Amino acid sequence: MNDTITDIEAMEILDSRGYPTIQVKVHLNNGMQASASVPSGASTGENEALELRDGDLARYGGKGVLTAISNIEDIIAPEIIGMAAHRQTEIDHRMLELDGSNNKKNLGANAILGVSMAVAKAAAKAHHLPLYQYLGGSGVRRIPVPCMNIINGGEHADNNVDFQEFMAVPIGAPTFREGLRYVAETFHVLKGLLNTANLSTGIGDEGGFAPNLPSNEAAIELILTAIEKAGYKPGTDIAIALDSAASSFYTKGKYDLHKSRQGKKSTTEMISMTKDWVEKYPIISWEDPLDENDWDGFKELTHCLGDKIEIVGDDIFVTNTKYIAKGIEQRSANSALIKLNQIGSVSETIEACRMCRDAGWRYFISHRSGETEDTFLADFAVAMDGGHLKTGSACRGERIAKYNRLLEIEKELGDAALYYWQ
Ligand code: 2PG
Ligand code: MG
Repeated sequence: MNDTITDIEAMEILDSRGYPTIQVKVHLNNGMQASASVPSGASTGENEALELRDGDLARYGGKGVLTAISNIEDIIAPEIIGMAAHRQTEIDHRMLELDGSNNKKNLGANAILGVSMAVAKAAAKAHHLPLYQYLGGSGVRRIPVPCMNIINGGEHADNNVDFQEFMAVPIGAPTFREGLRYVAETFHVLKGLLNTANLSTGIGDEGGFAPNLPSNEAAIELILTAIEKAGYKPGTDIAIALDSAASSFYTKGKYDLHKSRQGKKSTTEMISMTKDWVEKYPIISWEDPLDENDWDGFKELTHCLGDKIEIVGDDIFVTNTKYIAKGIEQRSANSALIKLNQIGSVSETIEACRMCRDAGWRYFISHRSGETEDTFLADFAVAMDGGHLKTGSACRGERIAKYNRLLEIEKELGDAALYYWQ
């Protein structure tokens, strides 16, 4: 295979929040080249791989990534140049060795991931395969159900809603294309409802609306109304998924619902609220309902609700097989959120998916709140065959780019494409 890496370039670009991130371009000896760019989160888990920022306050308030870029050009490139691009695992492991730490703090997870993704894209090109087939094999054909985040709160919005994400999930659609239409229409109807109620239609980081609401629960009520008004049946056509991102409001042993002024709650109170809502509303998936260190709480919640809904660990597992293995052993959840930059290489992310699959867990491929127009994630979600992904709302180009790429993949697969929730 003619896919020897001959050069690696890196540059500082901007993400969807206007903060610097890294774009990497890999060149091959057959004249092909491919580039990839790295996303960045806001509500990050404390055990995530380290995103290296310059800390030079004279540039982008310290968020520049020039150090990570020189790590790519001066340290990684000389080692990787000459390797075959299809040796993904070897290349990723070589970078891990070069870094030498357990959280990629020396070279930066952003530096390593940028190279890792660009290498995968270049290899796919060299093999004349679409990225989803290169990574997932020629048999992959399941297009993920789009969990569309249409109301934003928490650290992704300046409103008074504590929970970070309220997603509409088109479980009853026959195809991805139709599913996307169901939830995009719901998004538009929701805008109308907000307008009529004199509520803000301004959006948050992932493109969902970010109005001030009387309570967190009001966000669900609004979405249910929008689903019905759009002509769909809640729970049958479109269900609800949530990401509380509870670590972001957990302080001093309590869940402080400070944005909505609903007081401080204990783990037990949060669990009973969760049970209550699952009874009342067509919720099928709930991410980070508790703090990332509340392993006992997660276990109890999974014991109560694990056979009814998907309980997804994001900050608690950080796409790291070490924590996912612990979660599987302790039955702390039944699904893991999967984010490439939480662990920092393509091979390790694939490993995390594999671990979930082998344990009979679900795994939920996810974007970050800071994204770029790169569509790697769409192909990756199809390749991993997990059946669902979240990549934001029906607006903001960096989110739409992924949806449009999935439409393209579905079209390419034609009759072979599959679409189902479970
Ligand atoms: C999350 C993500 C993505 P962030 O918590 O699941 O929606 O947010 O990228 O800010 O960590
Ligand atoms: Mg999350």
